[in-house]
Amino acid sequence: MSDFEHVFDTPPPGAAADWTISQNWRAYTEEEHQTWDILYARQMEILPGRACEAFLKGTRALDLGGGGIPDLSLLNPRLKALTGWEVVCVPGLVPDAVFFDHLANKRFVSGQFIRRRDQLDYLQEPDIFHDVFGHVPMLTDPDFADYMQAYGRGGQRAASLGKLDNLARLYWYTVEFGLIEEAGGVRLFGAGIVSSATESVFALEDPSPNRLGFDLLRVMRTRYRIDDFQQTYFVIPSVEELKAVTLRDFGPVYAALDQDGEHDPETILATDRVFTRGTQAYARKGGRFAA
Ligand code: HBI
Ligand code: FE
Repeated sequence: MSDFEHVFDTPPPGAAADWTISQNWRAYTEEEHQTWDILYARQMEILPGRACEAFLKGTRALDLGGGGIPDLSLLNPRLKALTGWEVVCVPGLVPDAVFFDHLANKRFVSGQFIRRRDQLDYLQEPDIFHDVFGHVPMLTDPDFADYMQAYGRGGQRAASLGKLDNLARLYWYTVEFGLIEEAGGVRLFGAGIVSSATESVFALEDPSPNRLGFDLLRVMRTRYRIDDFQQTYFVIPSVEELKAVTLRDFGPVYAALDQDGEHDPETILATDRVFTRGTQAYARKGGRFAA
């Protein structure tokens, strides 16, 4: 984790016991507000027709555009009225247990800082643009909000059963990098995709990655890459369906995982529902935004 600047073992000075800090909205500089506006305008050029309806509806309901970095004291009442969730600021990545406890209590944690101008296209740590623009619109969807709360509740249990890596894959391939089937075709909903200009196009249109139907056990067995575009994206049939398959007891799911091995990120199985059989050309060229 040494390449993360905003990572700590204990709440840093100024943070509360639950790791939250004040957004201190007045302290953002004009340049930082402009960074938000640039990123927002760029995504809103790309996302209509690509992002799912729930995400686009969420951005409208929360009025995220044009006024610089959102002031959470204004955003939270709108979000709370829709699903009971709120956004709280943290200094950076927080320990898993802290993260789960916030989710279980309908609090989504956001980095307080925004990326620098030389990091507009890529940074590995979650900043406020990724967290608020990427994640929070979907939290206006009641089914998605329930799914996130269930993830928080399930986190501690997964950790105690030694299944946290498996549960984290579910989060990765849905909350961060999920695709969804809609009437008009496959659309984006994962926050890691919709907050990235390049991945918003790659995930949906590039011939390189596989696009496979979501299957809970299959996803939990599949390793992922944290530092590059995904080699496989999974397509959920609907948020309701995702919620339905994940709101049950994961005890039997975890037991089933022990019966079989893991899959590499690019593997396609005979049992997969294949939307796209990827060429993997991008990954073979070495990835990390290879031309
Ligand atoms: N902390 N701030 C922050 N944001 C995250 O997305 C996050 C985190 N800590 C742990 C974590 N995510 C994941 O590793 C868990 O889903 C397992
Ligand atoms: Fe994220």
